[in-house]
Amino acid sequence: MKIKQVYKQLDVLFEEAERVKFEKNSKFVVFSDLHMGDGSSKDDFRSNATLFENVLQKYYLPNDFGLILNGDVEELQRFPLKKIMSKWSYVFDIFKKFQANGGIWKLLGNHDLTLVTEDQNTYPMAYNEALVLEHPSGEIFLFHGHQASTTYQKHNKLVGYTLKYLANPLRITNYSVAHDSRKQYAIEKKVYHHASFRKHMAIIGHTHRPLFESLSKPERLKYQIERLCRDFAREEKEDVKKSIKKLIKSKKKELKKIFKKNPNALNATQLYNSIFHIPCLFNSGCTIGKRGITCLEIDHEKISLIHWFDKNVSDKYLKRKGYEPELIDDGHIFRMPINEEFLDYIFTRIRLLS
Ligand SMILES: [Mn+2]
Repeated sequence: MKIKQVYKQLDVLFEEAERVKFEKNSKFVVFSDLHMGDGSSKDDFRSNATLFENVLQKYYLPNDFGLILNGDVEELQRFPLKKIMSKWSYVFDIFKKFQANGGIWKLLGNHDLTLVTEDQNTYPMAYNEALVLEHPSGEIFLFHGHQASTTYQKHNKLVGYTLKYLANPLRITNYSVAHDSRKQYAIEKKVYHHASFRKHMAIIGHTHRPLFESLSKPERLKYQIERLCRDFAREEKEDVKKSIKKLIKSKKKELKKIFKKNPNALNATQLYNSIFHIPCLFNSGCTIGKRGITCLEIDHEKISLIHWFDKNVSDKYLKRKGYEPELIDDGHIFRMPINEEFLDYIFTRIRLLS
C-alpha cells in the first residue's frame, strides 16, 4: 500500500467528516478505546467502569462538556451488542444525558465498526467516522486512527468507504496495535505527516498511547528534563535549585523505568523523521489503563491531556514529584493535568513550521 493512498483516504475521511463549530463557551472532552464487553473477566472495560462513570457524572456532565467518544467504544469483535448494552445500560443512560446537555459525538473504531450492520433502532446514538471541530485558531480533525493502518487498508479497496467493506464483516482481521510499538509508530507517523501537510491538528485513539503535541510520554519527559536543567543553571536561590534537582532526579527515574520496561520505546522516539517538530498529533490514550483513564479536554483557549485515577487503585502520582492531582469527589478520585497548551500557539507552529 502506497503512502499516497493512505493520505488520499485520510483526505476523503476529512471531507466527509461531520463539522461542528466552536462557540465561545464550547468545551469538549475526548475519550477513546473503552472496549466495553459483557461484564465478565474478559471485559477490559470492567475495571475502570466505576471510575469512568464517576468522572462523567461528577465532572464532565455538570461542567457542560460535549462528549466525544473516539472509537472502540463497544468491543463488538468479542461480544454481542445486546449483551454489552444490557450490562452497561447505566453508562448508556449517562451518554443520553450528554445528548440533552453538552452534546455527544460517537465515532467508529475498528472494534465497533460492525455497528452499521446492527438494527439502528436498538442503538441509542448517532455515529460517524470522523469529526472536524472548527476552532477559531484552526481545524481539529478527530478520527479513531485505524484508517491509517495498512493492514486495514488492504481489506478496504474503496477509498474512504468503510461502510462498503462492512458488507462482509468477517473479513475484519482481529489485529491489535495496542501492544505493538512498531505498528503504533507506523500509524502515528502517517497521521502526523498527513496532518502537518494539511496544516490541521489530528486527534486519534486506537494505539492506546497518549500523545500531546506529537510527543509520547518518554519524549515529553526528555523535553521537561532538559528545560529543568536550563532552569537549574539560571536559578540563583539555593533552596529552589535544590527542589529543581529533586524534580530532575524524579523525572529521570520515571524515564529510565519506561525504557527498562519497554526497550522498544527508544525506537518510537524519532519524532517521525521530520525536520521540525510539528505539534499536530494528539492521542487521548485509552479508558482501560491499569492505573486510570486518560482523555483530552478542549476549550476555547486550550487543549489539555488529563489523567484520571482512583487513589485506592494507584497512588503513584500522589507520591511522585512534579504532578499536582486535584481531588474531585469526596475522597478518592483525582484529576491530574499532564500537559496543557494554548490552541493559538499550537496552530501558529503548525502553520509556520510545517
Ligand atoms: Mn482501535
